[in-house]
Amino acid sequence: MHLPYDTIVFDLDGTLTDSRPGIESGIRYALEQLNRPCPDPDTLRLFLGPPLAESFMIHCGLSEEEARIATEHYRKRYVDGGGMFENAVFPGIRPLLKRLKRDGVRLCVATGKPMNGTEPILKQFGLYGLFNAIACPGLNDMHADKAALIRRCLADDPKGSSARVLMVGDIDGDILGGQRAGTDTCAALWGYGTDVESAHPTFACRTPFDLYERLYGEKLERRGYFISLEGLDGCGKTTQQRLLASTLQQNGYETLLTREPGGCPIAEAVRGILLTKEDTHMRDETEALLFAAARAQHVHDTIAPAIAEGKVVLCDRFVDSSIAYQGAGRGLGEDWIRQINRAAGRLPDLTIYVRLSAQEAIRRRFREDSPDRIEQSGAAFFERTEKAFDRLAAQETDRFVTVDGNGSIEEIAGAIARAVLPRVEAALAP
Ligand code: T5A
Repeated sequence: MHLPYDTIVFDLDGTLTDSRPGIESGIRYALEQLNRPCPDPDTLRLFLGPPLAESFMIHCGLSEEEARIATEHYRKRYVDGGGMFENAVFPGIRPLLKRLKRDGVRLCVATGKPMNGTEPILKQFGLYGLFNAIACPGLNDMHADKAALIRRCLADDPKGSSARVLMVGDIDGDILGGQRAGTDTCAALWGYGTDVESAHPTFACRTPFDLYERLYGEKLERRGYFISLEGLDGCGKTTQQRLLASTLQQNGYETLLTREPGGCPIAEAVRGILLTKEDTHMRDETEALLFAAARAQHVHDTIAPAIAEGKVVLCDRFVDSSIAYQGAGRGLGEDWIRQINRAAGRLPDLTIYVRLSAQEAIRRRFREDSPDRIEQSGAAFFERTEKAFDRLAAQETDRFVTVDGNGSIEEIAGAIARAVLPRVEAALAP
């Protein structure tokens, strides 16, 4: 594979990661400590990218000494107060870096953020090990010079001055720094800079996916991933679905949250029939067929298109619920349920089973709301359903991950993230 560059230097904030929420709350905190008013949101946006102390002086009228104190307050909030972790990898960055690394490109970071803010972020997102060099200013260096940081990245380059180097950054300072260090430059238009193109970069890209295409001459193949969450009513699936989505988004994956029965207009209408609180004397077979019909539509209208767009789909219940509730709970048998669900056309890549006993699940679920038609089915029904979920998880160990639903919400979320992130990363690596 012939690539146009041997070395690529990336800026961090606004280029690799979207750290805006954590940075803005740190600035607000610093100004509060000095009893200074916080600028309006448009002005606050101008702080993203340039050296912080300079921004405090230009946009808030602080003296050099006040700007130094404000920067200290900011760092206390940002580093010790956890603000640095309020950020996310931009979609497309992870596969781009992985592919470049695999193809032997030397990867570097040149950022105005000190090392004690840079290293933990790269480690948090599992990106640290991909970089050959990381250049940051010292803690007391208020005017980080981008060209000097880029030159530091290149000092140990085995190809020396013959290396073909690209600097990628989202603000004009990154582009001007690259020009002064003698590199080609790419304006990362997905970041915070508003007038980055006026610095005359070598080229500009709207998204990391465009940068991939520019470097490789072909589009990145977008593959999605399909995760279902299963368990008894009230086991905590829906809570965990939201938390998992946020973890995946922070790690740079685009997600789609959906549910069954439902997830598209036709299937949501079927949901109304299935979960009515009225006693409708519905036959068990009718119930199973309605779930299967809604599922076939849901896969066609919502799940399959999102996977084709490269999204990670998180579905609250899927076919395993039909096997457990209708196959075992209602006694219709697993084989027939699998047969009528062939129309859905696929199984999840991964199923998270949040395991809770039937007794505890019913207690949790019913303390909040009046039971729907299926929840009115009685304890023996739920015990059969519980055993069926346990059996499925024990049979299909490649697809199922079981987590104990008795832990705290945070403990369960941690266990799910540890199980899911490496699987998604391996499945979606370019
Ligand atoms: N069904 C569905 C079938 O019979 N066949 C099928 O094929 C399909 C697809 C769907 C019903 O349809 C049946 C199964 C169901 O009976 P639904 O209204 O969509 O019904 O509801 P459920 O899927 O059952 O989900 P729930 O929303 O009722 O519960 P969840 O998602 O398991 O739990 P969650 O996250 O909403 O939490 C429930 C409560 O517990 C607390 C939460 O704060 C909340 O109050 N909680 C915890 N409490 C303590 N510790 C924890 N770790 C907690 N986690 C959450």
